[in-house]
Amino acid sequence: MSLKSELTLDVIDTHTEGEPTRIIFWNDIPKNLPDALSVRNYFIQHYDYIRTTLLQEPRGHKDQFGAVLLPPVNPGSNYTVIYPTTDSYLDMCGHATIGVSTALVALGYVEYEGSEKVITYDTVAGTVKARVRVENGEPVSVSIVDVKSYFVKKISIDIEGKSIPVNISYGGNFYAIVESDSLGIGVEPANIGKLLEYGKIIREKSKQTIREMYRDSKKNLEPLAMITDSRHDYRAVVTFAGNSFDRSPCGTGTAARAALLVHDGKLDVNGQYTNESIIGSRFTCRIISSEKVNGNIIIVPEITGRAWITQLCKIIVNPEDPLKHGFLVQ
Ligand code: PYC
Repeated sequence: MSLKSELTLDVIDTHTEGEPTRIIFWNDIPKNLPDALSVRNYFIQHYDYIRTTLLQEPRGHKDQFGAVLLPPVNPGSNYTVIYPTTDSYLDMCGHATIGVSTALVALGYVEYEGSEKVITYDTVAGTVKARVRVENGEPVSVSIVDVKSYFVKKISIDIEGKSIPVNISYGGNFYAIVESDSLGIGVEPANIGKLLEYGKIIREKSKQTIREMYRDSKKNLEPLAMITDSRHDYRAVVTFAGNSFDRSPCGTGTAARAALLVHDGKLDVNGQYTNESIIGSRFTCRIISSEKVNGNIIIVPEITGRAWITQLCKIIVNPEDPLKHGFLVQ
């Protein structure tokens, strides 16, 4: 058999409570880059085609998500991890970190003894620790300690001629959070087309506020949209990238929602809640510490969920394939 390939990538695919993560290792990066943001910038400058090759069609799809594991930048960390989407990169991702941690333990990339392994990641949003619980040699759940999370601002935006209240909150990424009642729609799989449409408008109309407030910040200031369903206790759907939605309850979204609930007095600073996805899968969120800064409560949330490896595969890139680096229809 002859197989033409100018690039071969070993891929680990996982899903975390329904949401996919396509994982690769990438070591071809200069040593001594000062932080995860410089690592990501270098990767984007030299290898962004790897993102599109991995995640877009024909190898992926509009909702495919990724994680690239690179050498750590901080002493004591195991990896730097960056989070590509079909159209850009997120600063932090909860579901992908749960998927990556499950894969690293299950496939023996990190050693562990006993029933727990802690893995430390440098992310653009900050250092994140993942605690993998192991039973009979198998990873069974992962708890990640997310970055400091906080409520930002209440605004309102116009959707279809109605004034819709939006809560901006941060949990490793910025979120624009809207109650589904105000849109007159439930967070149900049958409504996904309309939810994606609303999500796009919410993201578009909220981003100016975040840009103005964080003008000098190096954070990714593009918000993800979270539509919460008041008819179910804590159900929500997150939409992001071009036209993607999260099948999991969304780790950083669960953190941002916790910060909002605390701000609104609906969750205790020592409390916990369970966030549910549009497909009914769940993450639990426990607040492990909090502080008050200029009257605003900042929390450190721990998010727990489960992930599974779905395939180990080799991606090849034929130099004669006109669509070798991917494309997207959405
Ligand atoms: O789990 O943080 C998350 C996430 C963000 C976008 C998709 N998943």
